[in-house]
Amino acid sequence: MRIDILTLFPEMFDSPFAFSILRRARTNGLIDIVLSNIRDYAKDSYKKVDDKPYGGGAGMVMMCQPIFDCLETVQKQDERKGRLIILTPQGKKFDQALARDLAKEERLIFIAGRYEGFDERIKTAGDAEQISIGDFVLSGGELAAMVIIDAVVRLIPGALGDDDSALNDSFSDNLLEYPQYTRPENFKGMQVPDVLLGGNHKDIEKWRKQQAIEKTRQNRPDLLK
Ligand code: 9D3
Repeated sequence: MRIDILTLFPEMFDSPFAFSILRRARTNGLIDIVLSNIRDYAKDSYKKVDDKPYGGGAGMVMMCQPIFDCLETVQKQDERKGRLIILTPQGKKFDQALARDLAKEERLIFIAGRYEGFDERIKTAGDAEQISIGDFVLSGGELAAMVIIDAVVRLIPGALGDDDSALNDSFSDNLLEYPQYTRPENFKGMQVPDVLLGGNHKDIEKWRKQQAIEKTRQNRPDLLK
């Protein structure tokens, strides 16, 4: 999968992609991440990429020209069309189902914005999809892009190593995960539940299911509906 990221802060992406699953996916050639700095496409000597909103109001808006030129350049670099994703607070809310859908693509192009948002024509040109990662305010789209890319890449066949498990991932059965323990049996007076030490697999399975339902009822009752 080729992943293009159009951003004013390409350096922000260095560390999330330098570890663990994402790092291995890159060195394996499973994914090819291409970062483009939108400011490189600014035309004036100030490298201007934002401007005042028509009609007035606070803040600045990302201009069309640098983003359209940047997009045109990266689209020409590869014949795969891919899906164009603009990170915006107004977008469709990201979830595991959308992650699974995006993981099937051979190319994803992300546009991360700063300031108060994008000129509307950036959102409506082409067939861009807008995605949000949740109902809270970030300082820009970069962290949202990183969250989405992390969730998507680990679903690409071959991305997970032997020590990483996909089967047991939360949300595959719409319940939160059951509690897990490892050695020692007693840590500072906190005991591992007896059922897990007994080795009765039927009982363990029953306990885990009941615990998963209880954790979900406590923290995420919305998932049980
Ligand atoms: C006052 C109106 N604000 C919209 C809610 C302005 C605004 C705030 C923050 C405009 C852009 C941003 C920066 N956020 C993102 O670019 C963003 C985001 C987010 O803030 N929350 C969740 N998902 C995302 S995806 C991109």
